[in-house]
Amino acid sequence: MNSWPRLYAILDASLFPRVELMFDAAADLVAGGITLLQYRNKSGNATEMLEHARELKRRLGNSVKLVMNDRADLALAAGFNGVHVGQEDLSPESARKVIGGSLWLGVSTHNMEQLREADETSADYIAIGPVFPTSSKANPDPVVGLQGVRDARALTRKPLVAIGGINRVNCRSVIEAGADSVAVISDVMREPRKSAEDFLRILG
Ligand code: 3NM
Repeated sequence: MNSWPRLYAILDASLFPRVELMFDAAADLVAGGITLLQYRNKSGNATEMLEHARELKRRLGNSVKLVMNDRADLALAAGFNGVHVGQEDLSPESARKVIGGSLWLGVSTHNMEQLREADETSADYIAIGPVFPTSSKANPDPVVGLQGVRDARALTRKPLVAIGGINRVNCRSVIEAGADSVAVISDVMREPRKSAEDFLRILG
């Protein structure tokens, strides 16, 4: 990938009453121009997650880079392009041991201390958030605001992904604060194709 994608869509399995709707949303996001997509499933078991992931890979092929939330083993098993770990998952270096050198590794951070620590790891990108209040995550950390994005930018040269409460109205300000990319759940789920197109036009 020549430059880090401006828009990072997250497909959260819990938002879909039927799995077919999730696959449709993923295809719509790709039709809308998404090139980086994370599969997130906080309540699924490994079997279900692997099934979903393989199906996403089968349907979307190489049209999009696929990242698995939390589970390095399943990222590898599904042929995904990377894994994203949180502060309570495998440590970045343990996840790296599982995935090897060629898959991407992303790390979630929620304050500057965690960000500094993540910067020292082999992570390929670092996420900072929540930037704004969000209802898509259980027990979110305190919001870091745009100032948190600016501070994070000053602390790392790795690609910086901002997350949490980002929508089509505020996304430009997040990029202007120094993020390379915005990661979004809610505001790309209502009308996936149209919202992806809107975001990409705004972030152009
Ligand atoms: N992680 P929405 S905030 C999955 O702070 C996630 O690391 C966050 O969803 C963090 O775009 C968040 O709907 C939820 O606000 C993002």
